[in-house]
Amino acid sequence: MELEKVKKLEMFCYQCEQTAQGTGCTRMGVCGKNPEVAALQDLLIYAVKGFSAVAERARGQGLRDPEFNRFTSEAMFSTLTNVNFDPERFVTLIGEAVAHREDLKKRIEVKGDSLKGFPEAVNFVPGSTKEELVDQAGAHGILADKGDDADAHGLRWLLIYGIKGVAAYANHAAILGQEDEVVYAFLHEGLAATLLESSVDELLGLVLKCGEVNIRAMELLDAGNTGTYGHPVPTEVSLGHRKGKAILVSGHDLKDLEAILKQTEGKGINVYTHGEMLPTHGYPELKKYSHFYGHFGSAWQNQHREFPEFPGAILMTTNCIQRPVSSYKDNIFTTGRVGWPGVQHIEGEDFTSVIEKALEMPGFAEDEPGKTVIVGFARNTVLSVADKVIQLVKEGKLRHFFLVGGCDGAKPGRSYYSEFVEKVPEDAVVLTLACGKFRFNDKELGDIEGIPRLMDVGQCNDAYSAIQIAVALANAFNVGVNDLPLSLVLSWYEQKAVAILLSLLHLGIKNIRLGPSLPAFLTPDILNVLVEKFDIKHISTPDEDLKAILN
Ligand code: SF4
Ligand code: SF3
Repeated sequence: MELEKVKKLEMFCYQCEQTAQGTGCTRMGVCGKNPEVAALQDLLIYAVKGFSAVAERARGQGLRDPEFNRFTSEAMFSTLTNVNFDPERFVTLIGEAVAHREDLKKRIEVKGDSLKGFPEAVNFVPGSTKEELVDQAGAHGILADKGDDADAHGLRWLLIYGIKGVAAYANHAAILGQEDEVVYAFLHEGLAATLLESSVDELLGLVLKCGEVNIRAMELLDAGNTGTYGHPVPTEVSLGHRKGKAILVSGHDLKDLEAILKQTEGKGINVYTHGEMLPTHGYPELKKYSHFYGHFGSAWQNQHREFPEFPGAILMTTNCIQRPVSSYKDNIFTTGRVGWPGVQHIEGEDFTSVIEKALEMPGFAEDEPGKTVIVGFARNTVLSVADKVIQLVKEGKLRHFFLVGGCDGAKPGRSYYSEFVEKVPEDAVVLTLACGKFRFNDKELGDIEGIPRLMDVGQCNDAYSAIQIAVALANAFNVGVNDLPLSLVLSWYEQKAVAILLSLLHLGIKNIRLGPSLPAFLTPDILNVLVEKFDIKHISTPDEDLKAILN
C-alpha cells in the first residue's frame, strides 16, 4: 500500500486471531487498542529494530549487556495482544530503546565500527512529545514497509509476531533467574533482519529458527517454574469459594502469585486464580499455602461478565486484560508488563495496595464449595505413568491421543473445540493446555484403567511440557512424533501461540489442525508452503476432523 494511503488509515494491526473482518483492525482494535496506542506500539517496534541492529553488531564485537537484553524482551512483550494499553508506558519505552541504542553505538564506535551502511532505523530520532511520536509512527507501521513482495512482507511480520512470543517466554523465564544469551542473540538478529530486504527463503529460514529458539526460551521457563516451585502434581481445585476476603490473581506470572500468597499470609484473605493461573494450584511450593483456595471464572474474554461478580481485589500479572468497566475499575490492578490507562499499576512486588483494597471490599459472604477440576498433569506426572500408557496402547485399549490446546477467544467458531472434545471416542485421551481449555475442562470424561481421559498439562507457558511428553512417548515406541497415534488440534489467538506453532514446525511436526481462523498476515502463497511442507490444516467440523484423523 502506498505510504499516503497508509497514513490515512487510523491504525493497522492484524497480529491476532480476532482482527477485524479477518483482515486487520483499521479504526479501533477489536481488543480495545486505540489508534494512539497502535501508533506508539508500531514506533516502539521500529525503535527496537534499530536498537537490535546495533545490539547485533555489538554482540559480534563481544559486547553483551544483560540490561539491554532484558529490555528487548520486555519491550516486545509489551506489544503482545492484550498486554499493555497505556500510551505513556510506550512513550517511555521508545525513549529507552533510543537511549540504549545510542549508548551501544558509542561503545562500539570506540572500537572503530562506524555503522556505515546500516538501515536508517539505527539513526531514528524520536519526537519529544507523545503527539509527535504518534505522527512519526505513520511512516513505520505494518503497512509502511509492504513493498512489492507480499509474501516477504507477511513473513517479516510472522517473524516479528513469533519474536513477540519468544520475548514473552524469555521475560517470564528471566524473572525466575533463567536466561540464555542464545535467546537474546536471536531476538536481536531476527528484529534486525526485518529491516533488510530478504528473500522468501531467507525469511522462512528465520521463522523456523525463531521456532527453534522459542523451544530454548520455553525450556528456560520450564526450568524456572519447576526449579522454583517443584513439578506440578495432580491437584483438585475448587471452582467455588470460601467465606471471607478475597484476591483474584490472573495472567501467567507465578512469581507475582507467590508474592501475593506470602504477603497475604495471616491476613484472613483467600487467594483465587483466574484464567491461565488455574494450573498453578498444582505446584507444591504454591499449593502449600492454606489460603490459596480455588479458581474463579473462565477464560480472558469473559472478564466483563465475571469480574463484577468478584467481591475482592483483582491483580493482572500478564495478558489478557480487557478494558475494565466501571463496576470493577477501582478494584483491579496491573503489574509487570500489563497496563491500562487509569488503572493502578504496581512496579516491583509490593502488593500492599492490592491487599488494602481486598480488606476494604466485602469478600464472599458464605462458603460455597462448588464443582472441582483437576490440574497438574505436566510432563513429570504424565511420564510417571508412561509404562501403563504404553501397555494400554499395545493392548489396543488406548487408541489415540489428542492435544486440544491453545488460546480461547470470543468468536463463536471456538465452540468447535468443546464439541470436538465431547465427541472424542472413549478409547482416546485428551491432553490440553492454555486458556482454550475452559470450554471443556469441567467435563467428566472418566478414565481408561486409571489413566484420566482429560489431562490438563498447564498454561500456554507450559507448551514445552507437552512437547516433552510427545517426544518421550515417541522414544518409548521407537518412532518419530509424527508416527505416534497423536493429533494436535490447536486454537490460536495471540503471539505466544504463533511462537509455539513455529516451534512445532521447527520440530517437523505435521498434520496440525489450526483454528478457528488462519492468521491474516499469512499470504495464500505462504499458506500453501505450510500446507505442502507441514500438512497444516484449517479445522473443519469436529465430525469430519475426527473421522479423518481416526481413519
Ligand atoms: Fe486488532 Fe488483534 Fe491488533 Fe487488537 S491485537 S488491534 S484485536 S489485530
Ligand atoms: Fe490465553 Fe490470553 Fe493465549 Fe495463555 S490468556 S493462552 S489468550
